[in-house]
Amino acid sequence: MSRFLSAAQLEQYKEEGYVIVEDVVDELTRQRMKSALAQLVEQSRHVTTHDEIYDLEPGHTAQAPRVRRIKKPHLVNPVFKEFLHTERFKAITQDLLGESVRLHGSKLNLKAPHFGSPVEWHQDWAFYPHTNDDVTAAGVMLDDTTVENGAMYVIPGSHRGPTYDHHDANGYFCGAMDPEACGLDFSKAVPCEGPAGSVSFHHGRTVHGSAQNTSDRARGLLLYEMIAADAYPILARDSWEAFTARLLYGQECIEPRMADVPIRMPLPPAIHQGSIYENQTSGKRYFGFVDQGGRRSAST
Ligand SMILES: O=C(O)CCC(=O)C(=O)O
Repeated sequence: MSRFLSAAQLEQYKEEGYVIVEDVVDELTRQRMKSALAQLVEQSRHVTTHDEIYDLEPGHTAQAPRVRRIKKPHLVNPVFKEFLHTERFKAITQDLLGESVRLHGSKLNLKAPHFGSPVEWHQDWAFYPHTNDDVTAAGVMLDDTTVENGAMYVIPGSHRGPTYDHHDANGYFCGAMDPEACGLDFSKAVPCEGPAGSVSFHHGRTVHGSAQNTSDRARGLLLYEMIAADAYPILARDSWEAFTARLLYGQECIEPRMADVPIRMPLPPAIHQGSIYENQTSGKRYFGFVDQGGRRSAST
């Protein structure tokens, strides 16, 4: 029985691989998140290179700090961890993944006005295949989010298709699909827009990506990657203690549920290690930077 989502919302997630839910974050929590973020960006003035917390935009300086990602925000400020246990968010996540859920990771992607690195088309599943694909990513919209300020796009129904090749021309994983070779029709892409406080949920196999922010409004997208507790990683990355410490809701499970899911290994590993922005530098581009006249500097 559903805890929060309507039958139509559940159906949309099942058929199209995403759903957008408004009013998930209360205003006080959103303001706390925004001020935690502002503080972190302020502190980034002292940072000159990517580190455990910051992924920096090219051109970041102490005078003009440009952060493109806060890594693992749930470990950086308590507000980002507490939110995972708010009633509405938990209910929606359990509607999609079942009673027992593990946090895979979190990240807060920023797109500053007229800036913000694009994220090339990809499937999260290509980065972390599991024994079953009850895998979702929740995107908390910290700001009103529209196409103009860099909304994330999804390709509806793509979660029911193959796992696409995310390797570069030299055969190394690059976390980006080749937009020409994959054969997908990107004109079918739908932007995940919504008022601040909305949350998009996209299936782990749903193809998605996002362009640069061409507006004068910032865009903050707080992403939580979550996985049914009975889905085991094909590539284990941490100790049993660290793995079980990530259980968010419900019970631990040592009997993996196996499903007939398409898997490609993210191996050999990316040449450009680090975040997705680094990984993708060896792949082909679809979303390029747009100059002031609105022309793309790179495209398919
Ligand atoms: O920030 C975005 O718009 C998309 C982010 C994304 O897909 C990712 O970080 O994996």
